[in-house]
Amino acid sequence: MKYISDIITLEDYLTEIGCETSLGDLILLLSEQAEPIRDAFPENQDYAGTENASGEDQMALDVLADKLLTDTLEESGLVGAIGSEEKDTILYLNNPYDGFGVNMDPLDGSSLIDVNLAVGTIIGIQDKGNILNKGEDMLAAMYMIYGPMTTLVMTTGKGKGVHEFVLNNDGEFALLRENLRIPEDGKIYAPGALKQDYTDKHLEFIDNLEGDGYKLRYSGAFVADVHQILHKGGIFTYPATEKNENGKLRLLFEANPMGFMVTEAGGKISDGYRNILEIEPEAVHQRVPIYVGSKGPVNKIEQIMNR
Ligand code: AFP
Repeated sequence: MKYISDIITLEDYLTEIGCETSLGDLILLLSEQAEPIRDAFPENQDYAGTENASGEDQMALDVLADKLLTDTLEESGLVGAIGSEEKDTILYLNNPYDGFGVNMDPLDGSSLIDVNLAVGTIIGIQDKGNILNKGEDMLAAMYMIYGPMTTLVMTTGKGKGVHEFVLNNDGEFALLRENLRIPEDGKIYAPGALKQDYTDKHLEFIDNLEGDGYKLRYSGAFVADVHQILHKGGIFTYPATEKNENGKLRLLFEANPMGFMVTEAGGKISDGYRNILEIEPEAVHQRVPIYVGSKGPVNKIEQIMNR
């Protein structure tokens, strides 16, 4: 991994790596929403009094981030359709047919807003207004984390690498690290779901990790937990349980974009049996069991599940 001291902005970097112009414009536009979202935290600490399509209580900030991003994408003329964790259905826009399809979790980890832990925005970009496409078909994926620093991690596609930027005091995203590679020797594990609901095989897997000296690091924000694992190595899981055979996390808004970036950084994402990025989505709010991180532990759960 390389630490960068000279300032290279996100805009410069996109040009330097030869990112296609409209895709670069879209990524820049989305990156510009980090500051207004971040600035809205102090005044938006409460519940919105509404529920999202999955029946979860929405925080005011969930609604605000969804509206801000939607309005921006709608005005941009670059996007043909939007899928969002906060919208019941796909929003089709009157933009050119070949506008991008954007899947997003506007504010992932919203139960942590009132305790000031890191939360973020997750985005997956498809071509031709596609929303219900396989994760592996994505053109680009990115996330922004609102933590002690505001950072942005993105890839512009297979073979293009995963790069991290930090919002500096001039209000610009500057390159922090390029070509992130997920370590294979890291031992962090972030296990979602209640232990009492684990299946026998998942319990065996977790026991194995603990026996191998894996250290527990779970915050309640998928984006922040996976970000840590991307840097330090290990595995995040939100498994199928006795109560929820599809787990909790969403295929389009959480699993696919984060899995695409982790895979591009040399890691892997699986539902325990197969590569999540190869799943043909059937519904916009489809859930999926998740194992994502370094290849070693993801291969291990597949071995256990396929036994
Ligand atoms: P929200 O965006 O609705 O807060 O979702 C949080 C989340 O989907 C994911 O970010 C966390 O990993 C997971 O849920 C936490 O779930 P538990 O509260 O069951 O641990």
